[in-house]
Amino acid sequence: ICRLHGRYHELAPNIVPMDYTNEPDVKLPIQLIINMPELKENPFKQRIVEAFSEDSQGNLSFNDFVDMFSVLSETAPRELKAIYAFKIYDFNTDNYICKSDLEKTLTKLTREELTPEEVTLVCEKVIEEADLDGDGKLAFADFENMISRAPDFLRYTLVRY
Ligand SMILES: [Ca+2]
Ligand SMILES: [Ca+2]
Repeated sequence: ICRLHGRYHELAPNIVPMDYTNEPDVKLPIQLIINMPELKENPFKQRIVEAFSEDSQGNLSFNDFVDMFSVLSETAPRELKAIYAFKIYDFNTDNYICKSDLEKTLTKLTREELTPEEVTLVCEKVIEEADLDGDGKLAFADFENMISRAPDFLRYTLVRY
């Protein structure tokens, strides 16, 4: 925690006081966070920071910051990673992963190596296989089903680059 606070402070020495306990409401803007070496190369960096931001604007309090690093760590429980991966992939934040969410996800995951037609095809197939209740979109239970079949969806997102 202490080491993390040092990093948090370094990102914005003029905003974050050394003695954090005096000003627990300090928040850092998303732009500073996504340029950290751990996130810079991550195609989901913007979504990751948003998922951990309590004000959902992408600003991170020190607590949000600590949460983010603990989920990014290799030792984080798989279930916890799954919960955040779901949030990250739910681009329009309606608590479902629909086809367009999944298309955006896959385009980022493959770093735009697939054509849009291929992406659409893969997404249709993934939803068809994972959608347990057949409503055409993935709720969290469907999503867990999906990542048990395709663990790469978890593997390449919540990692430090
Ligand atoms: Ca959605
Ligand atoms: Ca469903």
